[in-house]
Amino acid sequence: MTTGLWIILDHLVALLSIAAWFAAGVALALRRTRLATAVLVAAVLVTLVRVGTVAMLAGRGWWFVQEKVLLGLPMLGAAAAGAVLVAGPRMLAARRGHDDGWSVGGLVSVFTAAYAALAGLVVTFLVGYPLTLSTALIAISLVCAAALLTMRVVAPAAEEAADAGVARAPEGRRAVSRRRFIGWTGGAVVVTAAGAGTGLAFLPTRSVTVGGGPGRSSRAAVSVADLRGSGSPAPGGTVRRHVLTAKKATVRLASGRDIEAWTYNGEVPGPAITAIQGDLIEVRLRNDDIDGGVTLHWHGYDVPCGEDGVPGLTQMAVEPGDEFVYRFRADQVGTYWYHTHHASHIGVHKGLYGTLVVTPRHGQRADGHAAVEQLELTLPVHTFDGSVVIAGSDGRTEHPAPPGTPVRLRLINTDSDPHRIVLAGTPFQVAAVDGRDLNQPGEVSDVGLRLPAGGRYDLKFRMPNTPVALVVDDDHDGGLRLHGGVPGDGRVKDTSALPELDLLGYGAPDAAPFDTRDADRHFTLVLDRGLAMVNGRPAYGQTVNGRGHPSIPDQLVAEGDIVRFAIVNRSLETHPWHLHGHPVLILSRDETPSTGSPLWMDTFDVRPGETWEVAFQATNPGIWMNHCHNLPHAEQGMMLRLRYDGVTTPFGGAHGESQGHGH
Ligand SMILES: [Cu+2]
Repeated sequence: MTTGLWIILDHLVALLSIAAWFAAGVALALRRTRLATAVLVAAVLVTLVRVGTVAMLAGRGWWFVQEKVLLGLPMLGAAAAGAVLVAGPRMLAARRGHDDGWSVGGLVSVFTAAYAALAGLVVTFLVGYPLTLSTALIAISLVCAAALLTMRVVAPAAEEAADAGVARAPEGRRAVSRRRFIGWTGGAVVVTAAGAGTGLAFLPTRSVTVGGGPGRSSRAAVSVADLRGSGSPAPGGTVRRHVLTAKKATVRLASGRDIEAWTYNGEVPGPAITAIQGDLIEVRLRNDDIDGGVTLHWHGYDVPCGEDGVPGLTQMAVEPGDEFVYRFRADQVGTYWYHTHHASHIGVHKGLYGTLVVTPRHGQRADGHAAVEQLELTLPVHTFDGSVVIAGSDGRTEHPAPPGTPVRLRLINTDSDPHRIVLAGTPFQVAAVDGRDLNQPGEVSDVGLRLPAGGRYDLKFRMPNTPVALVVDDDHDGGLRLHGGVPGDGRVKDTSALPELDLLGYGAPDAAPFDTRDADRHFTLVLDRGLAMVNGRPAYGQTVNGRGHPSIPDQLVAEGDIVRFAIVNRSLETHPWHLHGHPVLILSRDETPSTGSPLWMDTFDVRPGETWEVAFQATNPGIWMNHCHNLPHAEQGMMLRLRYDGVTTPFGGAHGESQGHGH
């Protein structure tokens, strides 16, 4: 069973235990003693099952259970034990007919167990990892406060009963004065603890984490504004000049449907930017009418930091009427894309994206084979108004491809959710992932590929005599059809049951360029939902280590460091993780090491319950965004900065603070 399923199961058992403890309390309050006893036994059993599910989760990683082990379960365990000890004897006596089983202490203790069970789950959903003293104090205070309130409600009823029964009256009076004492002192303790917990929550926090490496040094500062691209192409290269103007436009799709888009140059996707390795790419970005501003971020392309297009961090957003010139050498071969990084959850979704493809020089492909006449299609996949649009075409696209032609499909996911890709009708290779060629990729067929948000796959095959279908999200009516001249009927056999290719075991291993065992810094990013400050406002946001942007501490690295990340997904949603400026080498997923080709990715899907270990070498100085590429998640807080020691920014330094405003 996957960790994600264990997380869901644990939530369900937790809900069940809350229900059982409340039911036991209600039955007891109604003096349904037999029912109350049965439900109490059930509540104890469910609580024990909960210990089991938490133990199973603990085996998957401490991050998944910390608040449960340190707070939720001890709190519930203590309250449950109290309930059994206080309420149990009277209820057993009642079964033997000596008593009605009802007592103030019994009722309050059973409800307290119910409050403790509820508080545990609330802490899991609102706070998660890491548990803080502040959270623990507040949670325990609330449970105690609820217990005291319950006593206040229940006790008068008991006093009336005591007054009515003359024989037991003196005992009842003593009990009443004891309860008053508990009420006043308990109340004082609870208020103090809750106050302390709340105060602790507002303590200032560190602004950087160092991952076990040295802290900030006193080295001379360099500004990201000075970390700009080369002014000239490599020998033999040319300058590729483009002007991209961001503007609103009505764009007609292949089916004739019009969409109201935000575009570069009135096109969706924007103009395709291509280059040969060593060329200089120079793009003048202008903004006609996109209020709030736009930028160009070169997704997966390791440009100098000043060209990275992050507003408020590497530049200011380009407002209507303004412009910004990006310039960088196309040294990196492969399939990439560009998009706005300002309010990107809106801008990219509406169409502010395009493709960037760099091919090798000297007629040599990166895999060493001489280039032959081949069919290359660059296929950004984007969703507009619920329908998948591939390279600007919705519905099904037919494309001729003479049998025998080498074909390379460059797939790019420009959405915020993953797409399932199936290539039906031919064996093929996944030649490259995120622009980087794989080592000895084997031929596969009848498999599904999961393309993460922001990710790219290059699929390679030789065109057979029969049609080939590219199927996206198992939609057998849409997608792309390649045919040898005569379009077929376009029908494809059902692809939905095909197994998913695991890239961690695909291709042949090769030496890593650096020793990942001896990393200089280790960072752990635990992804979840929770209550956090996001862009200065409290929100139920998408969090990293319990915090939201821009309150997540920066990760500090020094040039040359080998850096390891563990990315842990505690939530029930997929998070496509994206570090700017550096590809990361995938080391393992859920402790299963990567055994295939070295797998370099810039966007990898961390699914619910998964833990990914990745590494990279800090060779590109700057301040870089490190974020979830589900862009609404990033907007809801799931982004932070990776900061090189000695690099500063004059642009405000808090990308995204203006993102939530204005639209
Ligand atoms: Cu996410």
